Amino acid sequence: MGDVGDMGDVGVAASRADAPTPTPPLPPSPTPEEADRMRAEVVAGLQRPQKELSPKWFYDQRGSELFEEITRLPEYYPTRSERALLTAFAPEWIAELRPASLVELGAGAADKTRILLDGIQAASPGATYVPVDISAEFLESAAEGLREDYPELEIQPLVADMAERIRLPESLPRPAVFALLGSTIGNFRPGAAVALLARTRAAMRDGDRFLLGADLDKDVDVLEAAYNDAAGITAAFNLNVLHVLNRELDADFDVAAFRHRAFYDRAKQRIEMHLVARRPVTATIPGAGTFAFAEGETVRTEISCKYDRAMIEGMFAGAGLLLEGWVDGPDHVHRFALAVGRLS
Ligand code: AVJ
Repeated sequence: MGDVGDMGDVGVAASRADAPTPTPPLPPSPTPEEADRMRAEVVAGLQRPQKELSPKWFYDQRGSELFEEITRLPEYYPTRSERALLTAFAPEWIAELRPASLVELGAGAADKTRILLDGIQAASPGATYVPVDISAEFLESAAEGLREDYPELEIQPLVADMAERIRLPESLPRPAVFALLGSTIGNFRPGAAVALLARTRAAMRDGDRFLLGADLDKDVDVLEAAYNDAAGITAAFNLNVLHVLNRELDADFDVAAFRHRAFYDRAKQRIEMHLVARRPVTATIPGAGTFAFAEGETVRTEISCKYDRAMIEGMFAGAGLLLEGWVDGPDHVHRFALAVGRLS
């Protein structure tokens, strides 16, 4: 399990345009079924030789807030780099394309999205914005703010795990832009990333576009600093996943018995984040069992893959997408990319 990449029905199409799905009210999070699923996924990950937890469990209200803080850290360049690229290139692109809807996978606080939404509200008043995120409460509070700031847009938040199939609104206005920003794709191993792109592609029609924000391979010191900030926010974000397990699964992880570790694996071209047991420690998940950690043993909580243009082009091709546009920057040290795909 671990990184999101190993989860989900990889072969299932994302498009459910045929399903009669009026926008459902946001469910309380989590439902008992969701808790059961979470427990099963968590247990499967903790039973592996390299214990793993999915990074999707980071994002409760507190985790989402910590991530927001990460995006403002001096060391965490990806958000700033992506925002600079979006600011430079999105307005003209949007004005030309005049999308009637924007579906954003992993929308989070939808902060950078405002650059897109500004353009869309101007070019196509009445357009629909569908922010898709796994955190219901965070999504709903973000949607409130967006409705105030974008009265001309139809805001239809959707709670979903993008590692699985997503039920889109039945009548999504076209042309649509499907966006996956912030290098969220980096949480998926290459094969699972292609599967995610392919599911998204299955929901696309002629004239639609896919907009990907992806972090690029770069100097190891720059990469590692971004995941080992001096203020310790990334460490708190990483450790927060244990609080999430304690609350959602009634587990008893001793959070103080673990510390944060992040490093770049040059061969695999990915950052790995782990929680390291400071001493021998056990944790019990009711209904699932007790898990023992030896001193120094780790649980991997996240991978964050770093790309180059050929990799992105190859992943697009594997998903039936043609790389139509590419920009990277804003400077060599902090290089990030925006890639545009269309049906091939
Ligand atoms: C949201 C997955 C893109 O991989 O950089 C930030 C998450 N983890 N710091 C990333 C994250 C630690 C982030 N993504």
